[in-house]
Amino acid sequence: MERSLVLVKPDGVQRGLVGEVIARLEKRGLRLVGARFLLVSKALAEEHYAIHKGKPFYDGLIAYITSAPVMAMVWEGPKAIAAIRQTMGATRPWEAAPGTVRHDFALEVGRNITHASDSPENGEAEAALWFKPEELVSWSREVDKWIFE
Ligand code: DAT
Ligand code: MG
Repeated sequence: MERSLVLVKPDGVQRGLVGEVIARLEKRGLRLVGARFLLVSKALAEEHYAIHKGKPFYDGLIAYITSAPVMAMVWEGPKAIAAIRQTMGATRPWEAAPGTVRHDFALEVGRNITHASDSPENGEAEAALWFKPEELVSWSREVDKWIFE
């Protein structure tokens, strides 16, 4: 079982797409572990995007993610990292496959609606960065046996 941080970024929140993103992840069969609606501090944004520090788009990325509230969530499931990134679509929306969130709702790389973790290790690390341990819920669903092999 893998875990991924999923953010509906400020553009997604402003455009009323929180429910759309949640619905797609729920319908895929992924299990929600935690959720928090918040205005991101500069410190959290810089830690979250530390890997991009120094890149030309870094300052804009920090300004964007801190500009308005985000919906932060952790979702889990088998192969959750790949499955969620597939549901979100390629980073650059014009390269995202039809049917993905970024294809269906975005045009620009700097307004691409969502964030999702890119490896199981980063999924765990980002979940720990954004949530306290007690904010993450370990639970099971009656339907799990029909989704998880
Ligand atoms: P992803 O969010 O698909 O994991 P990433 O980690 O490479 O993509 O980059 C993080 C975010 O930074 C991405 O969602 C949007 C922004 N970004 C990446 N490349 C960019 C670029 N060339 N110009 C503007 N923003 C960019
Ligand atoms: Mg990334």
